Amino acid sequence: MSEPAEWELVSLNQDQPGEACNLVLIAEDDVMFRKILQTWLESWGYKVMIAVDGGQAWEMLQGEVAPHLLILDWMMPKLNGVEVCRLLRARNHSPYQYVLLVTAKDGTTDLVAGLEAGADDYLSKPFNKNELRARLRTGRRILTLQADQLKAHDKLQYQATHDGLTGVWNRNAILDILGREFERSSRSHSSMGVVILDLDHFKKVNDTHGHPAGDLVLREAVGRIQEALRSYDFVGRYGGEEFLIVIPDCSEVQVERCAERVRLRIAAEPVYFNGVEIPVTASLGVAVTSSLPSTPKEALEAADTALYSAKNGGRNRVVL
Ligand code: GH3
Ligand code: MG
Ligand code: MG
Ligand code: MG
Ligand code: MG
Repeated sequence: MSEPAEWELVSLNQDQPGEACNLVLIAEDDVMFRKILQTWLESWGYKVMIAVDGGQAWEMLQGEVAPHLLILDWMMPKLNGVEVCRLLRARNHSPYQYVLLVTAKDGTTDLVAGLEAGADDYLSKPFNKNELRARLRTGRRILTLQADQLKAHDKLQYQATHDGLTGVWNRNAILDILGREFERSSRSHSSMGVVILDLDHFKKVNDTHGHPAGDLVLREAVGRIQEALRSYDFVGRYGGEEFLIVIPDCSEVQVERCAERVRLRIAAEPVYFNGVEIPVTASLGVAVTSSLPSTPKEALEAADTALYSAKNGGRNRVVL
């Protein structure tokens, strides 16, 4: 097994293992071969975990530190490489773990059996050092690709459930949360609060200071709402300048107190836009499930009616 030529080294070094996928589990019962693999991998910049048989490998795979790439010897005591691989795939781990199966076998039947057990690639002993290095790079490439896809998926998921301007839950998401919390509270016979908050004379902010100033007021108001709530309360953008707040496990008195805290926090200071003071207040309509409403729809209607009274009563107030 010769060292790579200079031109090979250059291309190999171009994709040194990224932190994201450089942890490799080597499961190999042959002590000599295990040592060689470890030395090679560490010299290529991988972090290495060692298992001396399949049973130990499977135990290590239950641990908190999950390897990204696995080099599994086929013939091992306790569990062989194919069995480890089968168990691994059955639990459907995320992020994906890339398996390179290593064996002295080289028949086509064996190759098929290994791949069908869920191995991603296959190397027959004895193998070339550079071939192993290249195959590990292939594994990393696939893991990186998958990590990117997961990130893209998370981003889409976030965009589908959050309001772009303020970062809180969007209308659909907060309504889903309302439904879920409603079910939870009726199961546990606890009461919960539903609050609709509407900024006062918000149209005037836009008309007087411009739309960007209005946007800033919206973001600032959301920050203040969140400051006034507990970490397990939910807030979502219900409409343009209307927010829906879901307050689980709360008595009527507590919900009202909470709404009042939000109102005071919003009105506490003006928002500054380009040095210009913009006063900001909100009206809040409150419904509590221990009293009237028995469905999310009824709670929303009750909160909306209360909000209407708050507006008619002069704004900058909480009505239950
Ligand atoms: P009230 O006290 O009765 O609630 O009066 P209001 O002016 O707040 O209510 P109205 O419904 O008349 O106006 C709401 C305004 O909110 C109109 C709309 O242009 C503005 N708005 C809605 N969404 C946004 C947004 O994302 N950015 C900005 N800047 N304005 C928005
Ligand atoms: Mg073996
Ligand atoms: Mg209005
Ligand atoms: Mg308004
Ligand atoms: Mg409104």
